[in-house]
Amino acid sequence: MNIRAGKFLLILLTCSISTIAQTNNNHSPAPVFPIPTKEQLVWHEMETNAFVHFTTNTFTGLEWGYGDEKESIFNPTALDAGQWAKTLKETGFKTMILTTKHHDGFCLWPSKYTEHSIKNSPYKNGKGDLVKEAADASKKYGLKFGVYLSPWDRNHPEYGRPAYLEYYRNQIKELFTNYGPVFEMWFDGANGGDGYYGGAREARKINAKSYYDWPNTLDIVSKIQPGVIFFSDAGPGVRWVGNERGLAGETNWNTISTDTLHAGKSGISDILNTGSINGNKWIPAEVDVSIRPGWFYHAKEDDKVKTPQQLFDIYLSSVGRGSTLLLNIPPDQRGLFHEKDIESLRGYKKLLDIEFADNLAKQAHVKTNSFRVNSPKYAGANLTDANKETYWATNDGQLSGSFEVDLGKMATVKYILLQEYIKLGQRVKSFTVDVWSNGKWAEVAAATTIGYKRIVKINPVQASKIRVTILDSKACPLISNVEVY
Ligand code: FUL
Repeated sequence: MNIRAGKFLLILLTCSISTIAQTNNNHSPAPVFPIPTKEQLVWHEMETNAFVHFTTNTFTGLEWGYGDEKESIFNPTALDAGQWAKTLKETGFKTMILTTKHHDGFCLWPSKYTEHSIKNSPYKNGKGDLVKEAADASKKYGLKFGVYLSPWDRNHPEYGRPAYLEYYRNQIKELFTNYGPVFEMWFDGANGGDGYYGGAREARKINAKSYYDWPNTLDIVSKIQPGVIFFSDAGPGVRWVGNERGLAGETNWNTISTDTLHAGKSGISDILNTGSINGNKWIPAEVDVSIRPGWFYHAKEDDKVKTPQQLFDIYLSSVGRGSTLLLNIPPDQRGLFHEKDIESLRGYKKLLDIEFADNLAKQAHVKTNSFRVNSPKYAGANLTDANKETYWATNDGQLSGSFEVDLGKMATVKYILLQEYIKLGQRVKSFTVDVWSNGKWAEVAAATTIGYKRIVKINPVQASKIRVTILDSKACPLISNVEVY
């Protein structure tokens, strides 16, 4: 062997020894795939989002406009998108998603591709642009902005034919080019049926799976604004939760296999609600629900606005089950959130502040039955350090484990909040919660998945310690946070 070859071998040897050493010292748990993208992680952390449904329906009393509404009926008299954004900000929402075009086809921006828009309405004498107003107001109040662009268009003469797809894509280009950053694009599964269709007044059927050529259509968006999250029944960014009542599944996997799913397919609500444990894609559920019975404002529903307690319960059954909430607040004919809705939102925020005011586990001492390779990097202290990047973990292959949170005093306990370190995948399949009270442990809850966040509500109980037992997990559990209220 010559000197050069010997040196090369030495370098190779040193490299491989240091790689082995690194693996041994590091001991990081391997990811359980699929895992979220960085945009999905940001989306998880937003937790509460707001929907704003507004169009000709607000003035006709309909929920699904037929598409033959005259532009002249769209006439909000005191519109203030700043009032929407300010209210949302004050009541804890992180985003605003606007219906830029609902099924009636009326556009809230002066699209150059149709006459059926705000430009032919009396609003600001045809000079108004509500997408701009809503985007600007969101920016002003620090909310992310999203758009709903209904694929189904009951106004457009070409709906159901290839020319409509070009129209839809042109509108996408307008929306994603002219209004600053858009974090989420929302489109639903209501597709085809009867409508005005430029005067044809007939029923049109489409093939929901192929008509919109979604992969290429969404690619247009991603090319203009990379990282936009796409909501539809089956993703690809986030999925529908399978109902409009505010209920994520008690078992809620962020994973699902889309091979047999597509937007508009019927009979998939159950699987969308729970996800599937062995799903091959990370597509978490978003819980869309309206503060009123309808998605649009109707004066006759003024006494049916959800109460603060109902909204709080919805928070528990959405955010508290590892999903994000998308709550719709529809402006009225003035173009303002109605007083009743605002009152309810404020009451809901107050409830959140009261119920989650005092985290009894803050900096509390945590005892675990074991932790990964006995390294402090994976110890119980990580559960209460308020650092989302640290976590308690067990050894590889150890699919169960428990930890005890010492509250240091007797206190009334109502909620236990848990979070998995989902950057490395969702793992926990089942767990129980016990409380230490009257000198013994008593089980107060048994549940399944945790995911990004799980809030377990229990009957209020006096306790000085809480014990969480992970019974089963897809791989070693990684828990990053526990809070007790
Ligand atoms: C559904 C639509 O048909 C409703 O009108 C509403 O917009 C809801 C959020 O999505 O699919």
